[in-house]
Amino acid sequence: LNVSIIGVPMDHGQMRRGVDMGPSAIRYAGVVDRIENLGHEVNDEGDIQIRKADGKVDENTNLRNMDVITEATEALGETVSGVAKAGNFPLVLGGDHSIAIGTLAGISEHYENLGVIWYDAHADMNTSETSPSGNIHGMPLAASFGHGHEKLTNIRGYSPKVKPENIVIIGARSVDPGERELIKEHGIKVFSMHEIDKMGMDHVMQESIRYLREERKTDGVHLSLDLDGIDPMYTPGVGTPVPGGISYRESHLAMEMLFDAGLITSAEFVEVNPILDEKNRTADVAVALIGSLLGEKLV
Ligand code: DIR
Ligand code: MN
Ligand code: MN
Ligand code: MN
Repeated sequence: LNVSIIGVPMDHGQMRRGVDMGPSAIRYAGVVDRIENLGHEVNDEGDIQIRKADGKVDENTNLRNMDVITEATEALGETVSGVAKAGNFPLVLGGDHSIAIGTLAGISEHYENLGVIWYDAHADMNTSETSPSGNIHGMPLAASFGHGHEKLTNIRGYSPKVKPENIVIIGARSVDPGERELIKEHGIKVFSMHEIDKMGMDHVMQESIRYLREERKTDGVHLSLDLDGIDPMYTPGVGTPVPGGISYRESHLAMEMLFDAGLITSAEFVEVNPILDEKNRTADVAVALIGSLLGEKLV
């Protein structure tokens, strides 16, 4: 594989500063060496430029830092699209989850029928109407299937980026009322913590892979992994920790199964906040999971 790393030092999609240092923390944790040691070629493309923002919620749109985020996601989309066009594997490092709007905008134009795995404690399916916070990091998945403010849904001039039936959410345990409605309305596939507890991660991943490959016949699958999907006992350095999450080993099993299936064509690891972390543990977990996703084996 030729892996292209793109850092996105974005913290304007939510209110806790420090997640803009996520790309540095993940690089410091050794992501480049970890991937090169697996025999892949790595190009670090550096970081997308992020402007300062005033932290205000626009009273007409209920979107916090809207202009800065739309500008950054346009720029990210362009970079990601170039990487995908060159046939390289885009690996995006966040930054808060609002950046997924740009990642998907850049990737989806290269696929006819893209699938998305959203590994997260949250559904990230609020819209400007339903969001309790105005925080855009709670909206990227909705925006990507065409729900929400046009400024967010129309990055790179097209919408939707993904069909709702091509989405699989894994690890959800904090879902807002408006998000629940959208999930029901569109029949989105969700493996919440309930299903993971009940059926086990092995079954959940087998079923996710079967669904996206055989049933939905996707021609590429993007993995969007929010580190808060994992239990905060393993990844304390996130802005919105939710107890009762996916374990360290379950997460590795999930990544290993995705590698074995050869399903994933692009990935992003988001919400690492070294200011809230303990000795960069969360970035260490991100790097370890990236290793498993790209072929690292225990023996
Ligand atoms: C909440 C929190 N659902 C919101 N979302 C988070 O603000 O929309 N997403 N933390 O990662
Ligand atoms: Mn998220
Ligand atoms: Mn989350
Ligand atoms: Mn709809």
